Amino acid sequence: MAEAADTGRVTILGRIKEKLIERKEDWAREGRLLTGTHAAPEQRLPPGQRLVRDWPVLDLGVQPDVPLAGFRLDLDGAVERKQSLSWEAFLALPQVESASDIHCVTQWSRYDNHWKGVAVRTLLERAQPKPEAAHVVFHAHDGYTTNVRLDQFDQPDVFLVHQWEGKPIPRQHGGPLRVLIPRLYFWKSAKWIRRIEFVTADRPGFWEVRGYHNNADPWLEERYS
Ligand SMILES: Nc1nc2c(c(=O)[nH]1)N[C@H]1C(S)=C(S)[C@@H](COP(=O)(O)O)O[C@H]1N2
Ligand SMILES: [Mo]
Repeated sequence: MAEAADTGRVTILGRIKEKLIERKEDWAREGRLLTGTHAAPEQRLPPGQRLVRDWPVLDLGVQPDVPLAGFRLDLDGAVERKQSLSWEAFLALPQVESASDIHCVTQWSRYDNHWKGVAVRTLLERAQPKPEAAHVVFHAHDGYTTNVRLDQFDQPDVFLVHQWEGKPIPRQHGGPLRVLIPRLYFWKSAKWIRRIEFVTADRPGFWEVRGYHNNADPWLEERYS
């Protein structure tokens, strides 16, 4: 059942799927889907994964509508120069294309996704994280959060993306803008990104406090903590 709620400029469609969240917490507790094997990064398909051709949608049950007119992306916390970018300002940054694979903790992988967006390193140059900044917390419009170490974020293959296969990323997949960290399980790639917070001490996000692994390397099968 879908329900629309107006939270300022953002419209929320749907309601939080409590049952789905509980089931995934159970899986994490039981270690479901674990094969107990490791793989070298040269091996394209990480252990326990299977290839899909479609692109499954996973969220907490709400898919916020983020109008471009009021769009803001904030970078704040332990940075020298806080940023608050409008959609126009974001698009004025150097735009780059990339291709990468998706690996979801629920065992599906999808090869050769073509993206367009801004390299995270471009944003880091502007925001200038302070020396004590060691972790990053993503805050999304649906209330979702997830965390990575700054050194996992500060990589050449990490982007904030707004196009997939030459078209705007559809709302259900996190449009207008989502994080893309291809070398970690996909739950680290926050959809509907609103704010990137730089922190000195690690702060586990939505799934990380519900039994998911903090580090999330698919080749080490870091599914659950
Ligand atoms: N804002 C937000 N980002 C999110 C999620 C979410 O619920 N909300 N789910 C995560 C999970 S668990 C996965 S697997 C991927 C799914 O992305 P997709 O729906 O585009 O496949 O988004 C991640 N990013
Ligand atoms: Mo996921």
